Amino acid sequence: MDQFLGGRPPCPGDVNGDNAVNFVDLNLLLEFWNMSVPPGSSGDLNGNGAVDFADLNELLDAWQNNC
Ligand SMILES: [Ca+2]
Ligand SMILES: [Ca+2]
Repeated sequence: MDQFLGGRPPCPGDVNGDNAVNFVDLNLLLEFWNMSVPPGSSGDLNGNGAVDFADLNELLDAWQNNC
């Protein structure tokens, strides 16, 4: 809630910005798994600059959401 340095994503769990949370987003997140990325990009859903289980949990919490 307090760490969206790159701006809050429009849709929780939506990695690619198409307003749906699905396998496309999961694949993107896994592509950057365990990597350091610019905060809020490339699957870093909680904006801490790393792609890990915290981000995966956010994605799964929002699984199949449409925004
Ligand atoms: Ca998406
Ligand atoms: Ca993260």
